[in-house]
Parts: sequence; structure tokens; C-alpha cells
Amino acid sequence: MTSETPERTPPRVVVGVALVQDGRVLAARRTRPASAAGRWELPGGKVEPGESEIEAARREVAEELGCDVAVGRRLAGEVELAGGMVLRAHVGEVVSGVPEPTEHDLLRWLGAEELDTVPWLDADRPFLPEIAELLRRT
Ligand code: 9L3
Ligand code: MG
Repeated sequence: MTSETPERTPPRVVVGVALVQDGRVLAARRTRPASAAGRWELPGGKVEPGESEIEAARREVAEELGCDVAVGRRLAGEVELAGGMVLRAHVGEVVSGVPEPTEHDLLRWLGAEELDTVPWLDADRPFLPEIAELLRRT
């Protein structure tokens, strides 16, 4: 029998992108897993080994929405997810193409006053106040 201390591996980062356009942010409705279906999120996904957060954000949005985005500053804070992952969020802008969902079943552009009209994933909610503030300023 061994009684080793389990190795601590750094958390895997998941990046979400707050795509902003004309004073609104893009929210995407998940279809999977079943526990998250119908809940809304900032599009994005896991940072792969060797990839920067910004590269991952651009790749994930290209895969999920079929458009090119510029990814800018990070929003404050990070949220612990299940499975040793953490969620971070960046602001972004569409630079070419029109977002069309390949994995989500609905997209909505929400203004600052509409942010709480959809059921967000719990993980994404802590970013909403800062998003609302930046939408009010744009
Ligand atoms: N997640 C939460 N909020 C988000 C994103 C993009 C992801 N805005 C969570 C859902 C999954 C995990 O992170 O548990 C990995 O995301 P994905 O690869 O399934 O998009
Ligand atoms: Mg994803």
C-alpha cells in the first residue's frame, strides 16, 4: 500500500468570451450536457495545452459560432468549475462573419438591462455585473 499525497495539478482553464457589439453582449444557449441544456453562457471552452487563453478563445468561438473574433482584456475574477477547472472571461468583438451556432441551439444579443432575462449557467453569473457596466459605457 502507498499513502502518497495526491499530486496537485494546476486547474485547467476554460475561457468564455463576452462578445460585445452595439451595446449588447452575445449569450448562447447550451444543449449539453443535459444538466446544462437550456442554460445560457458566454461561448468558449477549454484552453488546450500549449495554447494561450486568447488563442483558445478565438479557436472556440470560430468552432462554436463560425466567425472571427478579436479577443481583448480579461474580466475580473475567475470561477471554480467541477473537475478541477476554472472559468475566466475575456471581452471580444466579431471582426468577420456573423455568429451562427454550431453547438448551441439559440443565440441572443442582450443589452445591459436584459442580462437577467435568460437563465445563465451559475458559473457565468459572477461576470455579469462587469459586463453590464461595460455595456452601459459603450
Ligand atoms: N463552461 C461554463 N461557462 C462557459 C463555458 C464556455 C464553459 N461560459 C463550463 C461548461 C463545461 C466546461 O466549462 O463544464 C467546458 O466547457 P465546454 O468545452 O463544454 O464549452
Ligand atoms: Mg464550449
